[in-house]
Amino acid sequence: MLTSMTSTLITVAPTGAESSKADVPALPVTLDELVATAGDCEAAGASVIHVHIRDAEAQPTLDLGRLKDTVAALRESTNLIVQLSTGGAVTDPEEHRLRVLEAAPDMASCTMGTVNFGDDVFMNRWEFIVELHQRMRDRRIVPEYEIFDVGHLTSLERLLNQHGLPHGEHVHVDFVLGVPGGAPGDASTVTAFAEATRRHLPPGSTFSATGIGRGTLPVMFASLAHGGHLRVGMEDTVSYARRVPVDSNAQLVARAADAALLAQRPAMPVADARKLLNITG
Ligand code: KMH
Ligand code: ZN
Repeated sequence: MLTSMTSTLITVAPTGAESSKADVPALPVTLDELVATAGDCEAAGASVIHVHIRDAEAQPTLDLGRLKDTVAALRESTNLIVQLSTGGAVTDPEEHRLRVLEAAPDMASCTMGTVNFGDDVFMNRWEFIVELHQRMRDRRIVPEYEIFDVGHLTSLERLLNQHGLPHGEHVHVDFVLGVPGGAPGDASTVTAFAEATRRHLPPGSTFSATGIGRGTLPVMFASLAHGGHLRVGMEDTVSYARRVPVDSNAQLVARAADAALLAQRPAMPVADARKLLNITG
């Protein structure tokens, strides 16, 4: 039985491109560390892994060989749905971000607009978004549309109207809240974005939400209250509580799974997540 209406899809974003290993020693940056984290997070209740990788110096990279090895290793050792980031780091050129798709993940992220990103700019031109959307459909990769601000939802409405539904025909978005320069990481923003999702996206569209830093818990609770899903992980949160560093990604997944259970929407099994997102491969 598909339990998607009553259960909670938990995505783990274990690494990101912004934190350094020197500042955050628990950050998984090698393939072995990533694979170990992925297994622990699957056991704790995650069904999707949103992946950024690092090079031999632990710097963010979009190296295609490493991405292919990462997809293969995660498939070999877990049953998780593998979602590669096409956002990369703010410095990554568009052609490298598009090339990520050649690693043939189950899913890939697609950010729906440009946003100030701390002191930087996370650039996502309209033509680039359209190209990413079309190449994902050609390669039968299911997108997760990343929403940093409310206009990104109306841009997605325009994208779907002009260029059609994604591969799998299910629309799933992720609200990334609390980036300095984007929408705030608080409960009222989740409420507004959930409402905008219902008004602007096709019926049956689903959303997850993540709050950066201290927005983590308010966003988690608000998303559960609105029937949304969850993303957690050290890409977004490196403090478990005030002055308490996160031990591991699995610690964050376990807390999300506990919250989901308390909300009477327990963590979604991977098989149900595949059905919800229409991942057939
Ligand atoms: N690292 C950010 C610049 C994504 O993964 O698609 C972009 C990001 C979004 O994390
Ligand atoms: Zn990311």
